[in-house]
Amino acid sequence: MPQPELTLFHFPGACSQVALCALEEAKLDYRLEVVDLAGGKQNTPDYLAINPLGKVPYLLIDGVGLGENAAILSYIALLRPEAHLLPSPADPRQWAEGVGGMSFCGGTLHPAVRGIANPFRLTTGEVEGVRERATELASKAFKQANRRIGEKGWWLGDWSIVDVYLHWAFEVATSRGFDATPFPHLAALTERLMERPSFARMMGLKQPA
Ligand SMILES: N[C@@H](CCC(=O)N[C@@H](CS)C(=O)NCC(=O)O)C(=O)O
Repeated sequence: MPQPELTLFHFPGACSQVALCALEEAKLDYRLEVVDLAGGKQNTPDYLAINPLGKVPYLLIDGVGLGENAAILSYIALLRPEAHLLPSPADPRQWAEGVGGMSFCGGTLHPAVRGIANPFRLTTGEVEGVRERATELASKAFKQANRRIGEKGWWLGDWSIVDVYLHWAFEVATSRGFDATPFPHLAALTERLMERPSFARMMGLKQPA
């Protein structure tokens, strides 16, 4: 069956890198459109006409848009089940663990990481208090993730796209001064994930030419 036509809207270093890695891992053909978040291009009329929320990732599937990392990752996983991005939905319990991992990254970690990286997005006042509280929230969540990776090896036991999502959140936090020392299993993720060609390619594609 021919694959749908796919276009991913992405910005290097943003959470859209997880969707990019999923497309690579699933060996799908896709077009990459860089939205310059640093230059505010997500809020231009042209991009808002495509995605009114002005966010990446955004995936056009045969011209019709899909937002939210968890939805995009689920779609790619189901489109190419042989890539094992997530557990099979034939096992509801395991599938739910995969959804739980994506929700943890998108719903729990991402807002805390945003408070560390971009606290000015969350307040019109002083940013230091926001960063302090966000650091506390991130510490609690990363502690649980670090323990889980230490015990199971990967978030689900076997590699999944959740590990790539977790890596993104940890990398953003630590690149903005969050102390990695108490989380050795998370700190080791980059090197371990680099052994996967899809991840290495995604990291290579991170910087715009
Ligand atoms: N809930 C969304 C969050 C997406 C999101 O916040 N993306 C950020 C990049 S990491 C973005 O597009 N920021 C641009 C902005 O908010 O102006 C998801 O999980 O896909």
